[in-house]
Amino acid sequence: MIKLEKLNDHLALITLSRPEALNALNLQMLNRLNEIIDEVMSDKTIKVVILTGEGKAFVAGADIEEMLNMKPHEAREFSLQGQALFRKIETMEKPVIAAVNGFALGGGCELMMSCDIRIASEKSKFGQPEVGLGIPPGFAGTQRLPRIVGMAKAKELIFTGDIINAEEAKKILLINHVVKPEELLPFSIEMANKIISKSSTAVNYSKAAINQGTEISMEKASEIEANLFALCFASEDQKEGMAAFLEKRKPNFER
Ligand code: CO8
Repeated sequence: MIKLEKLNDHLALITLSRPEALNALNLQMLNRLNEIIDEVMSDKTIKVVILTGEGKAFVAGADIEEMLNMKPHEAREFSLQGQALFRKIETMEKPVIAAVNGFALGGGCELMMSCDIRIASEKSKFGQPEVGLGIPPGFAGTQRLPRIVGMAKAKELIFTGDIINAEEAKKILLINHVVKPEELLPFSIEMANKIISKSSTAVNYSKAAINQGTEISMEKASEIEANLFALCFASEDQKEGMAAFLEKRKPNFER
């Protein structure tokens, strides 16, 4: 249902694998993904995570069949559970790259938006089609989409339920890069390895500063940056990174 493998000592690949239902997220998938994320978070050797889907979809949304007869309180629980998992992905220390191989609709688009960097195959399609099912997005799409693409475009996409292609998604900065399908994993791995080659303390603190800072005032956000900046000066990586520069050699960061 969901596979976790290590592509090298520091890189984990998570593959959502329920291709017969286009990797639709049911309760079981959410629970399993939550366990896998916990595993990845506690494995200190893993520095970067790539998340992808098997088959022609990344994730075609929450499981519509499972939602059909939900009572309001069950729908609320389901929504809160998905939101909590996606928030965990968004705020976990290590960077997460979404390698979007196909449909990223509804909950799939919301999952992708909780990742730090989004790389998509030319075949991908994106959208929040929930209003056509009689519901709004429920895994925080109403919150993340406007933060990423701006209020007006987010409202257009959510109100119309329009499905857009990868080129359009890149234009509105919903995704970082568009690549040929066969290039998706190699390109994502190359970017992951580039991140892995840097100081993971510095990368992780940068992620924390960006995430926390965008939600508060510039003054408070800058203070967070200064605090994390200062913390780096208590790390070996800062000494090694700067010494390596001055000695004109490659840094050997902590692993
Ligand atoms: N849920 C359940 N099953 C799905 C889903 C889904 N989201 N998407 C596809 N499937 C199933 C199909 O039913 C089909 O099953 P079967 O073979 O048994 O008939 C199989 O996957 C293959 O799908 P299609 O035959 O439809 O494949 P196509 O290539 O013809 O179409 C599409 C691909 C366009 C992606 C189409 O499948 C589609 O429109 N899927 C639904 C997209 C959608 O509306 N997603 C949003 C769902 S709602 C949501 O995500 C809300 C999130 C917040 C929830 C909060 C909880 C309260």
